[in-house]
Amino acid sequence: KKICVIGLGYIGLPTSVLLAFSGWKVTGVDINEKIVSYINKGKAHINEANINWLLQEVIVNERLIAKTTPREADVFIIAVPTPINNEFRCNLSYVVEATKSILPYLQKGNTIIIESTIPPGTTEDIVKPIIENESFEIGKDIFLAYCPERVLPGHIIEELIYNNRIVGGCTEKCGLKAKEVYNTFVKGDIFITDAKTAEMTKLVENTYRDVNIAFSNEITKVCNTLNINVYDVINFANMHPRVSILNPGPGVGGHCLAVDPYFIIEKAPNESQIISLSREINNSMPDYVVKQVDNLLKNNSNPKVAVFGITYKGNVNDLRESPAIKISNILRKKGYEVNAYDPLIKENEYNVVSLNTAIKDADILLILADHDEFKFLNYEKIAKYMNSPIIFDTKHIIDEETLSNEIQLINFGNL
Ligand code: SAJ
Repeated sequence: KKICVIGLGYIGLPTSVLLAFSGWKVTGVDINEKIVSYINKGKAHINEANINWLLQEVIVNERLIAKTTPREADVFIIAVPTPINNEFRCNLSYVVEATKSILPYLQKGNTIIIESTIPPGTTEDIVKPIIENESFEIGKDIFLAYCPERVLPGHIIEELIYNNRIVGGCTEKCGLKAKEVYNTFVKGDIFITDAKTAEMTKLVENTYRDVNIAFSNEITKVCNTLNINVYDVINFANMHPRVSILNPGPGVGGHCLAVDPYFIIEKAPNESQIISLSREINNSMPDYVVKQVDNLLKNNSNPKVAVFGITYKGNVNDLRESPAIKISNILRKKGYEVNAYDPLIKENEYNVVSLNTAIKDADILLILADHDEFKFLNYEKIAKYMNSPIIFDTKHIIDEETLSNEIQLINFGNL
């Protein structure tokens, strides 16, 4: 059976590889010619565990080939980006272009599955008419479904296999046809619903998490006003059998939590109160961190800041919507010298420097991403290279007990 996957990014490429491994003849399509030729050499342009050797395997045995245009197939999966525009609305142009790009190859009996994260109603209101316009009847000639992914960056391959999946069909038969596709490689349970419910489910999963993080950020601000250590409060509150509060942080980054809630707000702006306020609270955290830095360094004439971690979260080399980059830019605009080190970002990219260069004569060290490497550094030694031994650990990865009182260790619990 042949399948054509449109969009070879974080989702499309691992999905293509797994489909190829489970017996499909896969044509992967991407408009970026560099990515296409890279993939055909068995090289992945995304940084995911295991992806490279898996990709080499399926390229060598010709189960997968990458192209810049689609080919005829039994099934088409659309996994292209759905970025947010400057009015905080979903830019659907890539999804529309991808759908139009497969029309010349569509045949009766084909299944089309959208995996990109899209506002509720998009499959029915935007994608379906494009296909019906070619006088195909959905549910009879062509089977159209929406199937969101929920894989955790850094663990994509294993989660694509073991996570449960929701499949949203435009008709009952569309759902069944899409489920057949995922049954060939998904070991988790597959639940069928309608397209709109599936679209909303995806957004609600991430929005739930964004709201929960906003709650922990808000109680952090409250606790700091009342001189209470928020980490103790969260730790004890989570001992309640039905409470699980997430951790405060320097902001919420990534192309998921920082974006998906806006797709709900776009469709129901008057009803999405907590959702939009949570976005505001999470977006306020970079300024909240900068305010603490201002307070800590107010007596320094030309203060130097060392930053550890510029990615949007630990152990993932993705910079999209990274709060660490927002914080570094705000500090630079305010006249601070900022030198950032990140083990997952090559030196000189995004003016990242070596660890030693970053800490040299720094007046403060800001930890803004929780890379595993940062948990095992010798901060006593690091402090000796700094101008003043102040560490602001916004990710709470350093245990206060392990440091001598030479170092002023700041975190959200003791501001
Ligand atoms: N963060 C906090 N405090 C926390 C947890 C996270 O501030 O307690 C921050 C992180 O530092 C990061 C951001 O939130 O900047 C998002 O990180 P994340 O670990 O919450 O998740 P993502 O964006 O890497 O992946 C999420 C996952 N969704 C859920 O956990 C509900 C993943 O399953 C989704 O597939 C992914 O979004 C996606 O692609 O939609």
